Amino acid sequence: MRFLSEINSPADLRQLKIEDLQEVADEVRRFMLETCSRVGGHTGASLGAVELAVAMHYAFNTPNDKLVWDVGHQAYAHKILTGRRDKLHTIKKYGGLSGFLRRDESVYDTFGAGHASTSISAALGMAVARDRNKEDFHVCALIGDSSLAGGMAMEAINQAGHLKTRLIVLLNDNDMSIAPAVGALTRYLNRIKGAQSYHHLKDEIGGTLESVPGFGHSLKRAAKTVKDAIAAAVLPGALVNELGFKYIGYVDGHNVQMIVRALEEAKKIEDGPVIVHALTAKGKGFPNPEKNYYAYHATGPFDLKTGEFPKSSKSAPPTYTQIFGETMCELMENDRRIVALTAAMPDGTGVDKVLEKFPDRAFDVGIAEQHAVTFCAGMACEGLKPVAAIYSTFLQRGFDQIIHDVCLQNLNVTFAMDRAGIVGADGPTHHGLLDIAYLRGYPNIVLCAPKDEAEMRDMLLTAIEHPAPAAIRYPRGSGFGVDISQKPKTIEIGKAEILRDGDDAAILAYGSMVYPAMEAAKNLVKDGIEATVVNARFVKPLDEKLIRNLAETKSLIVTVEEAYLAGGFGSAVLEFLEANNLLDQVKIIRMGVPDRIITHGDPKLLLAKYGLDADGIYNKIKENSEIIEQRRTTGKRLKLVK
Ligand SMILES: Cc1ncc(C[n+]2csc(CCOP(=O)(O)OP(=O)(O)O)c2C)c(N)n1
Repeated sequence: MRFLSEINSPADLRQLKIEDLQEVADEVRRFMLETCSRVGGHTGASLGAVELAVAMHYAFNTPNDKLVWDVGHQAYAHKILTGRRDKLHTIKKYGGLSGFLRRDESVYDTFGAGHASTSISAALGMAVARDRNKEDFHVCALIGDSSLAGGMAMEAINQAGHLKTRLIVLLNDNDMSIAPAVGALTRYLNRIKGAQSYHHLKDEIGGTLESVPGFGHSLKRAAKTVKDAIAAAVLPGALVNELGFKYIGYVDGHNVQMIVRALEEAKKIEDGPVIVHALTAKGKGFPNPEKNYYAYHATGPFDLKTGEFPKSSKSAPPTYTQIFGETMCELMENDRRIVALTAAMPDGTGVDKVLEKFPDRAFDVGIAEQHAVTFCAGMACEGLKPVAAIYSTFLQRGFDQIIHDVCLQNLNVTFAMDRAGIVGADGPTHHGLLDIAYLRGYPNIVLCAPKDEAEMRDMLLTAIEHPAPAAIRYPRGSGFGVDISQKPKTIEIGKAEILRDGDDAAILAYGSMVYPAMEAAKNLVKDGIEATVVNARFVKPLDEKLIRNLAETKSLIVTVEEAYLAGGFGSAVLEFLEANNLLDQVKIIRMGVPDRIITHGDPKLLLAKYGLDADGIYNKIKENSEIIEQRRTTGKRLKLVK
């Protein structure tokens, strides 16, 4: 590596000649490919933004100038150039670099990221603060075409155009979300790309270029000086005229010199925000010539020469996501009113299967979770039965819509919350630990979690058939490989399932914690402790009759959930006991995730850290065996009434 080994900060990069930058980008790409081929990561997304990262750190005086990355999954080149090259191999691993951006990881990560469409708002905030503080630096938000269509980005554009704040938005337009990008904005960008090449524009807008004060002349000069022409122009489109943005584009997003020149032009615009439109290809340089965008966005390890992904030797049981997609197809076959929806995660949620089979009854709304929820509410008003499959973490975006549009009006919308719990490598921005707490506090909604994939099928049907809001949470990854050949059947809402009866303690487990609770109970037997295990199934409504009964018959109730303790399942049980004066009858211990930011890493390791596995539950009960002893001497009623 002629250049890269000497680049330990962007200041080193800025010592180089502009003609050398393409070679730097090539080296960055090779380094990234070599590392990602070993450890995986957001390979394709980051490969597509290599030249943008090099150009930004060259054109801007970072970290004094502020770069704000949207999502941050495409920022590996940024990490490589900002002193983190030697740690790239630790990305997404416990104790290693974050897969996204974190202010506490680097001074160059000016704003934490992980969820989409935040960059323009944050950048605008920084730019406004800069102006207030009478400082002088550039702020540049880098955002993908799909994230640009997210509601928040649109709201930020609206305000930026209104304020006329000096701000640069670099649009990384690759026509892709994780799946192909969708929506009218995508069509609009394609129209620019298709019809409005620089030459085209030249004819169309004639003298407009020169008429832009302080900008047009130099822009035109730049366009002339770069051979193939940075298609630098002021577009007479909505963004420019109506939203108050100037537009520079489009630019070949893999030609570093062109991007640098476009950014230099953008820096000269002082009287308002500007969009620099760069065209890139996701997965640029990935060794497999056959395009597989889904796989390129984020990959596991791969063969550096062929781009092949290793075949896994053991066949894991199907994932909850797969089971969800297949079950939806089955249910939709029998009920024409069911419709399915994803917010830019068709493959991540299993809705891709539904889109294939029922293209007219399934929707990808793009990165638009808020809209997704209210869109479902509207469909429910007219008698459809919408199922919105949205990761637990992203559904946080739609909180008020769930309350105001769905629950308040008691509409039949089902939320399928994939990736509920600790998701692992993606870390704090992506853990789905809050959904119980954020959904439990409002009337009308039913909340449930299956113990395994067979029960998930039943719960999905139950939720859809329930003529009111319902949400199902289920974890990332494989189920337990249980038999799923039975047709889905409805289960009684609010009814828990007793899996095991034991006199000493009761473990009330929710969702993913049921099987570990069973294992813990089995292990306790050899220590002479007999525990009842309850598959709680519902946190709202709770099986109050059963909980009352447990409180009256056991000395110890242990609740276990893969969620934040605050406001979670255990809290619901505790509140019930308190409200019914049962707290003096039984000791309750709540197991779950403490009030802490949970880092990224192997989910097994993280779960074990918080005692959320069979060993953790076993140990917790053993630690409290004194209480069990006391019960034996005081002789509580032992019979459990089912
Ligand atoms: C609120 C939210 N919804 C969904 C996601 C999942 N997600 C991560 S990257 C991505 C695609 C982003 O596409 P784009 O902005 O065009 O960037 P690209 O990956 O193409 O570079 C999606 C949907 C997210 N991070 N945040």
